Amino acid sequence: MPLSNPQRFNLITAISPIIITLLLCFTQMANASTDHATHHANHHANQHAPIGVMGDHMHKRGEWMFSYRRMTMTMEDNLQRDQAISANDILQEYNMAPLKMNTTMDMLGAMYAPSDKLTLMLMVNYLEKEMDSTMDMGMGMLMPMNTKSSGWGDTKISALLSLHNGNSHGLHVNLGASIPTGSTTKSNNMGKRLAYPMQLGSGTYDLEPGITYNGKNDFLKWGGQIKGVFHLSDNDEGYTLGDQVTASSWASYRVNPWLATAIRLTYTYTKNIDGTDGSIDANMSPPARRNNYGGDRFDVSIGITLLGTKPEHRGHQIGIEYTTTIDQEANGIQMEMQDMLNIGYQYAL
Ligand SMILES: [Cu+2]
Repeated sequence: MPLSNPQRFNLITAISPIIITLLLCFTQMANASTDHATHHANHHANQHAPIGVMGDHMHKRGEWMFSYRRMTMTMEDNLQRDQAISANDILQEYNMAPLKMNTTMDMLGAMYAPSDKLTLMLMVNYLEKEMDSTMDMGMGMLMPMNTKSSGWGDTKISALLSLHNGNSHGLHVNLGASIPTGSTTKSNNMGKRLAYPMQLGSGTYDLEPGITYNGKNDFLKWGGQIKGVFHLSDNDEGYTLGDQVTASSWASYRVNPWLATAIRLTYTYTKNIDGTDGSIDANMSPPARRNNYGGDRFDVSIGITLLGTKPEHRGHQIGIEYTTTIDQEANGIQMEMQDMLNIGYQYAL
């Protein structure tokens, strides 16, 4: 997909920490003491990437990992491209203007490594979405509206294949797929089909390929991931959600054996919806119109990881990551991303 100049700039900024750390690393590799330091670091419990990153790490042969994650996302107010647009202006063209949207996603994951070179992953998730809007009743009368949808989302399966697994650097490819177990036909209590972002799944089989790099030394871990979501067909409602590419990079610092802090930059590019769902009333509100979807976004996250260090706590870790959007350019009119909170618990055995 062709990228404009600001998009290219954001993409490069998002992966710049990896480039810098890689350069630092190559200079450091000339130093023989690194090997000793890395060996020492390996005695610590294995610390993962920030909890919001999926498919960041592989497992050793025979290892299992189970995880539970909860993501909450808040959107508020509206943007037209990158400018704020008021609810009043939206109501000139639509019956309703969204004010706030909350999404909660509970994710259960399992990982298993049949060999050192291959890790398999399965993830199911349950979604709860809620949108507050204001509706134009005519003659200057506004009425608050609240719509909700909840249920299982799409199921993700993937295989992580190791390309390189050294003491300081690791590289793997993510071969992911998404199975359309999430609903695309959620309606409100009057039986009207809800707008695209209130639906729970894509309705299509999707390919989710990616490549992930991890590096580490005694106290620092860093990494980067580029991942795509490619929808393979139209869904039963007659549309295809926009394909997506995400580039992220992170660095984390091991404060002590049980605590690590991290920072992450993420750039996300999403295309428009292709086709329309004829059951969604396109005059209802901006999210009900197919061209008000996608765009690009630049996020920054800070996180902590707590690691079990006692023998009986080994393999347990808890991750918390807070993400805020620092730049967003929406296609058409969309709600403005505010922030996300990811909390997760992982247990490897
Ligand atoms: Cu794992």
